[in-house]
Order: sequence, then C-alpha cells, then structure tokens
Amino acid sequence: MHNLPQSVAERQSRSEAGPQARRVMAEFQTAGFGLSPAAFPDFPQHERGFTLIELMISMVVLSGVLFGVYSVFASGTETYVLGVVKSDLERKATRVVEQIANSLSVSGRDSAFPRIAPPLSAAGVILQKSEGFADGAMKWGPVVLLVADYDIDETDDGKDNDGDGFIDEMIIVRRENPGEDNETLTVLTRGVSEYLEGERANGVDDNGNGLVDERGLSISVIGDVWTIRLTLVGKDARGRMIYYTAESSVTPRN
Ligand SMILES: [Ca+2]
Ligand SMILES: [Ca+2]
Ligand SMILES: [Ca+2]
Ligand SMILES: [Ca+2]
Repeated sequence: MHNLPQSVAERQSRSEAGPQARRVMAEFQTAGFGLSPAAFPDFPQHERGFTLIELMISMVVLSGVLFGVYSVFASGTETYVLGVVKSDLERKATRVVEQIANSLSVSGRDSAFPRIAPPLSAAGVILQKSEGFADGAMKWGPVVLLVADYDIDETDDGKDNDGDGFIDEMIIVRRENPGEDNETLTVLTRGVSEYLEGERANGVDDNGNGLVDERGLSISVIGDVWTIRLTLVGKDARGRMIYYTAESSVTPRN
C-alpha cells in the first residue's frame, strides 16, 4: 500500500464530508460567521430560501422576544393578583374593624369589657348596646361577644389542620346572647392572622406598636379610648403570605 497523493486525500476527505457538510459550512458563511464566499465557489449564493441556520437564528430571536412579552405579561398578572388580594384584605379588615368600633361606640361606657391597657390586649370584647332611657332607667340590648377564635377545623398546634395553606388561622365571630338558648352566632370574617402583623409569641413587642404578643384581633383601652387592631392574611400568585392590618379607635358614647 502506498499513500494516496495529498490532493486525492484532500478530495476524498472533501467528498467524505459530503455536500451536506459543505452546505452547512456555507450556511455559516451566509449567516455571517466569517467564512469567505470564495471558499465555496460552486455553491449558488442566490435563488435559495431560508437556510436552517437562518431559521435557528430567527427562532432564537423570536423566543427571546416571546420570553420578554411573557415576562411583562406574567409580572403584570402577578401585580394584578397582588393588588386584588391586597384590596380584598383591606376591604374585609376595614369593614370588620369598623363593625367592632361601631358596636363599641353605641355600647355603654361601663358595659364593655375586658378593659385591658397596653402593653396587654384582649382578642375580643363583650358589650351591650344602650338603647336609651325608658321609665327612668337605661334600657340595654342583648349581650354581644365579638371575639377571635381558631377556624372551625383549626387547632392551636402550629400546624395547618384544615389544609388551606394557613397555620392556626382564626375567624372573628359575633355571638349574641352567648350561652343562652337563643344564642346566635355569625362569622364576621375568616383568614385572621393568629398574631398581629409582625408580632410573634415571645414576650416582646416585635412590631413596635406598644402591645406585646397581641393577637390577630387585639383590643386595648387607654382611658375611654378603645383601639381595635386586626390583621388579615391571604396569599399572592406565588403563594406568598400577604398581610393587611386595619386599626381604629373609638370612645363609647353612653
Ligand atoms: Ca389552616
Ligand atoms: Ca393548627
Ligand atoms: Ca406588638
Ligand atoms: Ca411578640
């Protein structure tokens, strides 16, 4: 065996590479990858459609554009969901806090209890609406208990017993004539945070509001001024906890 002449070896290697490989190289060239057109004098540079490389580049560019559009759309949707969740929490929290404040404002000055001063607070209030004088004496409405309690299938154990994604979440119930045969019970809101926003059970005022370890509903009294605070909790599009805290102060007028 003798070696093939160099020129034949070159031809063979060129022929082994085949027209396919040459076309791809030509495509690299036409796509601007730096090969000179003179290297492929026999390849027609006109009368051709889109090459594979051109298509691939188009797809890369297009997918980049689509990803950009998707990112804008996704972040817009996320912002929208966050806004909806927040405004829903705000609406509910404000409504319930105003409801409790209104009940306190029409209750008797001395019929509302417990009166607990900061840094302590109560997770509810018992009150009686004063309904004006009759026969020389103040007439009182039914006893009403407004209180935070653990949700129906939830217990105070640091676990999500009812599988709704929230741990030890509470509700606020309004019990009229509590303990009596004619007792009525109304749920004012669900999704109450176990502790007020930014607070933990550790004997310290974590959120700096002057109350220590206050509950998601906390009511404290200074003089004749009752302050009601309420934190509701929800989740955004990514499942992150979103809190909203409402606060109102009121003085019973009777
Ligand atoms: Ca739960
Ligand atoms: Ca629990
Ligand atoms: Ca606090
Ligand atoms: Ca604390």
